[in-house]
Amino acid sequence: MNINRKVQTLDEFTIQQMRDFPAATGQLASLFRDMGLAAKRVNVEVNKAGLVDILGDAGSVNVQGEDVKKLDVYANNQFIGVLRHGISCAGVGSEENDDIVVFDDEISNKSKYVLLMDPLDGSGNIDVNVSIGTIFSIYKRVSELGKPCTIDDFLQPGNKQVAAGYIIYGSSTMLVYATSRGVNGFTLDQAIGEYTLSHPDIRCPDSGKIYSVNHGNFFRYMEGVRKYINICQQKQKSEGGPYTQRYIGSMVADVHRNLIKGGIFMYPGTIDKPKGKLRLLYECNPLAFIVEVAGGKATNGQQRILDVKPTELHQRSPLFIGSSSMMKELETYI
Ligand code: P6P
Repeated sequence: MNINRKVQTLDEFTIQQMRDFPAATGQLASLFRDMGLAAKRVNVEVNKAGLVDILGDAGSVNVQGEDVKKLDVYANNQFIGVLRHGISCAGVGSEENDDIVVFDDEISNKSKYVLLMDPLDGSGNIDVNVSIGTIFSIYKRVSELGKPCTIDDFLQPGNKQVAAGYIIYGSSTMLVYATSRGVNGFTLDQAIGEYTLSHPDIRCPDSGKIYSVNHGNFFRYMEGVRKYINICQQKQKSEGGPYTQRYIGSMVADVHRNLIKGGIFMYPGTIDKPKGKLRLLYECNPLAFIVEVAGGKATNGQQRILDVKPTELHQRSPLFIGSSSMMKELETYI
């Protein structure tokens, strides 16, 4: 009987990576396993969101002043619950928590890593069945091992990330993560409940024909951004066009599509909100890390996103991210 051993599961893949690094302690592999497990539980609820009373508001408002959907709360609790009982994470910074969550116990205090996350990004789309996602970012602690983690572990620039990833709950459920060695995508095989390597060594095409931006804010963008958007709208075949505009209001889905097909995603600042809407630590940095490892670029309009020194857990940042040559053309306008 021919057993298909070609398709690697997430665990097999991360263990294989460990074999290549004998000094590895297995904590990072265990962290990916923890995220994958919690995401399977979130996926079950996302898939039946239309059937049970898990839609609608949880009746509370999060630190961002946004109505918290029940699924947001459920997802946040699932990820924090699994990480707290793991062996790899000393604490979590989450969009759903005002302050860092410190897992102050003997094992967690010895853990090497901390994790930042948006447990369910795009939650406004939950009720209309549009793809949503989890975004996470992993740092090595700078605080003393054996003691509780501190805010300094979380306020590191994005260029210090050890790994970053997202889970997209869409037509299929995929976990994509990057380390400095590459970006790999794993599709959840519901039949065996395992993530299987479906997109090895993802590379962001150097160029593309997709630009993603909310045109509703057009007249509130800075002049350079408006000029670039006009350029996108006028691209001729001879210039690699015509471009198409794709924006579904769920960043993980928009960035994932552009990562695979080539393209540029923009969430610029506006006259009334110059820092834009997106969060630096658990939205911009992880996606910037992934796209850069895949060969793309990401800036805040002034500098490389990964070089920004954070000052607050929930600080916002404008974001321009995508194919290298498209980003270079954008930079000539902003
Ligand atoms: P707007 C979802 O709430 C989110 O944070 C991102 O996933 C998405 O790209 C963006 O906001 C959409 O925001 O202002 O265009 O509706």
